[in-house]
Amino acid sequence: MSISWRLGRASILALSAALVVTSAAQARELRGWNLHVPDYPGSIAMEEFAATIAEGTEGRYSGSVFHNGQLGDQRFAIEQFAFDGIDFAVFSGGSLGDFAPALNIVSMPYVFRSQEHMFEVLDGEIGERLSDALADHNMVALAWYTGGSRSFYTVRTAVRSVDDLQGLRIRVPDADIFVATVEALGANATPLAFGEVYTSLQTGVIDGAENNAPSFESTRHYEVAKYYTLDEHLMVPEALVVSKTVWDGLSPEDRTVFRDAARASAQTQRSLWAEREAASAEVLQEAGVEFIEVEDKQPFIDAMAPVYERFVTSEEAQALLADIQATGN
Ligand code: BDP
Repeated sequence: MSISWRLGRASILALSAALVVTSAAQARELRGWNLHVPDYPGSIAMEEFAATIAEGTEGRYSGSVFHNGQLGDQRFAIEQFAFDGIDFAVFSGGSLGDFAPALNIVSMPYVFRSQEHMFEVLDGEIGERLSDALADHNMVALAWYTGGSRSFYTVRTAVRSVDDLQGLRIRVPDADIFVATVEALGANATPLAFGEVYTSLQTGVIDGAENNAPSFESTRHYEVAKYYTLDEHLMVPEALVVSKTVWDGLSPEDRTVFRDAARASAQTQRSLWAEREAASAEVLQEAGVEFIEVEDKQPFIDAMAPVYERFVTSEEAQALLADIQATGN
């Protein structure tokens, strides 16, 4: 009697343990890659995305965001998607372009007339086309963040014209479109990981770099580089992507939760971005950075012809560019 009671109790315990294991297996914690510091606009927006999917799926999915490039540099992180090593991330269109060439077309120098033009392009049918282009790399782009405009900053000499860039060693992210853009302007493009730029500026390995004001500020590169030339050569969008493996396993309801959460997080990112741009400009000015306005951008724009010749070759790329240019007109 007592033995059977014990067995009965044991099997009940085993059964409830099995139930716990089953529900734990169903709750999936997604790993999120992020390059930036935790208080960066995109970082806050990614956290919001993670919290919203946890709430909306009642805990079936949750997300942890690893900030500061803790999970590796951007190229490595993009590659990790193929192996399900990372489940969601915010990637630069320019970095994705090395993998899916369509992404280069929205990362071309001076391709957008304004930030509004960029949002109109990405939030519409073109954004879907770009997402489809990422499928081979096991990604789905759910929403688009802004990466602001990238401009040059230098240590020793102020850049006031294209002439001033000739032969300068300028750090760029490790991706073709960045290298080609900076080389077309006559500088020596030096691809380096984001985290290596500060010391490289300090030790004179490079003469300068290029980025938007929030990144120039959050990395503290302004402690070394005191000239910021607002030529705005690149306006590169950033994609909030999730792994296609994860996406394919979602129910239609959960897909809606993910998509809505992504879009809401993009709205958050875009409004935080505007605030951070202004705050960063203030920090830079207080630190004594000289802002150099470029009155006439035409020589910079003209210098980009070889970049267009190199990247806009296929019919698909030409059609995409034409559609971007026709959007909002
Ligand atoms: C930041 C972008 C990030 C780039 C980084 C860089 O958000 O995607 O990789 O610049 O310059 O502004 O490496």
